[in-house]
Amino acid sequence: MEKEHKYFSKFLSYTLRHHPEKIGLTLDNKGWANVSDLITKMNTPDAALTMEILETIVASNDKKRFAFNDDKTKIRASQGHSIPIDLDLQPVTPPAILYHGTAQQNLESIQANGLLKQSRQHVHLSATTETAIQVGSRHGKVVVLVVQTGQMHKAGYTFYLSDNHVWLTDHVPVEYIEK
Ligand code: HQG
Repeated sequence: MEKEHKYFSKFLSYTLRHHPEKIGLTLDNKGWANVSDLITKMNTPDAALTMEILETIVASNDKKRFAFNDDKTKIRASQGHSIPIDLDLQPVTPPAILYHGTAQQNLESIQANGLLKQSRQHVHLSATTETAIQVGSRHGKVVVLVVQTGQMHKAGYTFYLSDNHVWLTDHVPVEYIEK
């Protein structure tokens, strides 16, 4: 069961954030997919997705990556998209400091250009060093950067908090970054 959940959780991230078209799924402009359509299209002879599995993934996913609408007829990823969708995010005042976990090999470029959103819709920032370490470790030898988000906010930069509590912004200029 665990294995099946992990498989579908990854498949959902890929589909709902990056490539819905790969299984012939369409998302609306807010990133919502129709649940019954998704279940039909994700089903393969080897792995059967059911509403029950989907409900378990939404409820137990470690980062709460996915959310249903009120009547559970639609599902979407709460953040991390590379496709342009409108998550209806409202600007929120950030704490004085947030963290960004990255890999050693990115430092030179970050020192030259600041933090860029790359293929995603936002730069992702973490509230704790623990989370930043997890995020950065995915890319190589981890480095945790300290971002002066309070100062950025005072200077007029906008921050958002996704439904699953990931801090998002458009760009972090290098003068607000400390190693
Ligand atoms: C780096 C996961 C060179 C940046 C996580 C990162 C997060 C630069 C990589 C979410 C750069 C992009 C996002 C620059 C930024 N030069 N490298 N100027 N600016 N970078 O995966 O933040 O588990 O798109 O440091 O938990 O690692 O999928 O972003 O290393 O919340 O739910 O470019 O993805 O969420 O990598 O991770 P990513 P990220 P899930």
